[in-house]
Amino acid sequence: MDTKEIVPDEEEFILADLNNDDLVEQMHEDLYDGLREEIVEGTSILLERNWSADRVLNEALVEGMRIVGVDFRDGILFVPEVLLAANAMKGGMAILRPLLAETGVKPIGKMVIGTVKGDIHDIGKNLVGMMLEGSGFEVFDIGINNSVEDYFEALEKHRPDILGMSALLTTTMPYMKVVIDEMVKQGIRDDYIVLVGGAPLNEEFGRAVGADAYCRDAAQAADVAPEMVRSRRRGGVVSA
Ligand code: B1M
Repeated sequence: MDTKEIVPDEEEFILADLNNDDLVEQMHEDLYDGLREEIVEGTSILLERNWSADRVLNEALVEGMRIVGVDFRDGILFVPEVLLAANAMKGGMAILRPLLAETGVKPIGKMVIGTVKGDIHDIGKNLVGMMLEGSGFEVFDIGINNSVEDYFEALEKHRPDILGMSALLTTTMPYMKVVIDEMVKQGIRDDYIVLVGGAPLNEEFGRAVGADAYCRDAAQAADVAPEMVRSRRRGGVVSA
């Protein structure tokens, strides 16, 4: 019988054998390569080593995605590869979700959150939703590519304390103003706290579109949201 030696294409790692620094670095590479199973495994290993969900999220996943973003911007990675990376990240986030959420104690309020029309980025929005759940909010995630009508329908249906809008593109972020202007026109703007976020936004933009607050990341949203709801219920001025 003809026997051939099977030579693996690449050196194979046993993730559990790596120390923390090497494992995190390997996870950045695995995220880059869109290897969902490895990301799921790496996430579990770090948690078993008593890393907090928050630390795994930020140091292993979000940092890995930042590297992906740089090469996407520079034309080294393309949409299919970034989709694979996003899919791998979601595998890790699925494990972290309940852990991030269980830090919350009692329900504080309700939030409707969605990405604006023309924009299909949802990883950051999903994180904000998770962290808000962790802060004790009931979160209604209406997904991506939301028109004014979609937001209004959700507001009508869920009667939340907060409307959250996310945008990752400079071309879609102005749509937040379209939604807020329509809320003003319909006389419902003051019925809700409006939070906005997304990588291309900043505080000035948040003010310019008439939002109550801009949040730079999910952790800040989880801090700001409960405080704003409490303040509003006390009859105070809503501000971040
Ligand atoms: Co897109 N993409 N993408 N993309 N993508 C960016 C955003 C980009 C910066 C990449 C780059 O050029 N460096 C660039 C935008 C440039 C610009 O507008 N100036 C870009 C582009 C150009 C595009 C396309 C146009 C590419 C093309 O087709 N030629 C296209 C647009 C599609 C569309 O939306 N119509 C596109 C497509 C895609 C994929 C589908 C391949 C994929 C999305 C997959 C998915 O989301 N399911 C994708 C990805 C993954 C990215 C990058 C690489 C990563 C985004 C991400 O998930 N970051 C991104 C580059 C980058 O940002 N580094 C890029 C991780 C996430 C945790 O961070 O989303 O910022 P982020 O969320 C943070 C905060 O911003 C904040 O909290 C989050 C967590 O802390 N936050 C909020 C977000 N929403 C919030 C709401 C809040 C509060 C805080 O309150 C309500």
